[in-house]
Amino acid sequence: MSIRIAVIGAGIMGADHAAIVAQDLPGAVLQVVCDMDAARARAVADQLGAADAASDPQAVIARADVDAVIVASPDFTHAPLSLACIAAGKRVLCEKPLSQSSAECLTVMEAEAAAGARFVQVGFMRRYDQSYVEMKAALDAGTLGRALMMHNFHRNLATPNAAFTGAMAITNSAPHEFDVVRHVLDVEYTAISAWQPRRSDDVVAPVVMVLETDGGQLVTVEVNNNAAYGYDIRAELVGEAGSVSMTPVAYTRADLNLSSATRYDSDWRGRYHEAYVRQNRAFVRFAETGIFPQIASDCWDGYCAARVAEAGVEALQTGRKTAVTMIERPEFYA
Ligand code: ISE
Repeated sequence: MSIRIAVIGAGIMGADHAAIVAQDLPGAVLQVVCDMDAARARAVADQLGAADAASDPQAVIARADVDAVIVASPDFTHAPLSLACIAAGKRVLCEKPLSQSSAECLTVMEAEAAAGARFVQVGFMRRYDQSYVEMKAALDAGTLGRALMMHNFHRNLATPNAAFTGAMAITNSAPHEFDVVRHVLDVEYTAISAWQPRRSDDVVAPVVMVLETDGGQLVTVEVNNNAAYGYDIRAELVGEAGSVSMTPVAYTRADLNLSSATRYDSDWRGRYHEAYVRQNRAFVRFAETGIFPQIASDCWDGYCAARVAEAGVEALQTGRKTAVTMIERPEFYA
């Protein structure tokens, strides 16, 4: 029988998840699209042929005709809705971040451990992106030698609103790098430093971070939410014997007028479409079998990303290198 999925949140990411469920997930059906804005939920549900639309997420999670849930509503709802899924005994793919508060991540971890089984997959989809998959494979195969550094650039066309701050660059955008780099290198962070250059206007300036790992690596992360030219993600993994770089992902190149050009997307959905599909397929298998997907992020990873972000905000605000302290990894997440 197909896994009947409810997607909670019909905004930019929720609508994208709903389309992936409806079009790219063998073994799953789009059962319900839920949004506080009932008309928005109905429009997405009708467009994609969902069985139903709704506006109360708690009621949707409890429905007998819903087997599994994708949470893509605003960040502050992620942890409470994940807790509701655990209480209902339903597997949930929760968009990143699990919570911006590491303390709230701990409450989800405690609920999951008390339930005695894995219920929550966290949507750090970059682990499924082919560029990072190949970097990790090169490192694990030993061809790069010991890892020394990983450099990362995260550039958005523009911030979603004028109130976006440097702290938000660290808590909303950088967690992608925090998670995927610790996954590729298989390390934990020990310290973080953060700075911003000065812009000539009022919009948020880039944030530049240096992280230190317990393996002795250095990790650089530039988050520029107002890059102005397009959505551009770059990364390079440097080892003692060589390096692996992410190449620009583009399907065509136009050669015209003595120049050559590839295009940028305006946001992440095109660049990471394949990664979202792979991640969501892994989630369907998780919902079917109860076996947590091998490379997916779990609540422990959600907690680690939140802790690094908290230390990063402190580093930016104090101008000082800040230690990244974490609880010991619970046995449940070993
Ligand atoms: C957004 O929330 C995302 O998840 C995107 O992948 C990221 O590029 C963007 O900076 C975030 O705001």
